[in-house]
Amino acid sequence: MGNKTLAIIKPDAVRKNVIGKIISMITKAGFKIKAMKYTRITKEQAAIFYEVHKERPFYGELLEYISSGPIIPIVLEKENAVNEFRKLIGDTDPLKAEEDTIRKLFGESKAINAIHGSDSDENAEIEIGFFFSKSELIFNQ
Ligand code: IDP
Ligand code: MG
Repeated sequence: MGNKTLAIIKPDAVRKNVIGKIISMITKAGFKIKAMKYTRITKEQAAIFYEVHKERPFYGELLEYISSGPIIPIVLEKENAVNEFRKLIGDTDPLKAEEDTIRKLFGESKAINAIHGSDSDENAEIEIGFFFSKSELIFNQ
């Protein structure tokens, strides 16, 4: 099991001004923040990040949404990080997410669901590399 995952606080959560609440939940759950930035991506960059979903009917909507405003990518560290973080964020659909999960508390809909979490160690590594350069990933400090 790997010990890193990529979180992204998505544009709806940034707009709602709940960044602090979400980061607090993440650190209370025992994750360490190893890198973080306040940024945004273009639709073209989003198309690369979400390429695995290009055949899905919601792809266009997803690209519009994730490029609609600032986002906060965060590299997190914890034992079994990918699975532990997926538990903390809850189901893709906030209506189906368990109580006290980030998506249950802050998500609006299956599309507009407040936060991203990598779905495998392999994708975590790819996604971390998408947002952070090697020099930004000073994991030993
Ligand atoms: P995940 O974020 O829980 O891993 P995925 O199936 O990988 O869910 O989908 C990626 C993102 O695409 C979701 O977080 C959500 O923003 C959006 N999405 C997923 N399913 C739907 C849908 O049925 N309608 C609209 N948007 C969706
Ligand atoms: Mg996914």
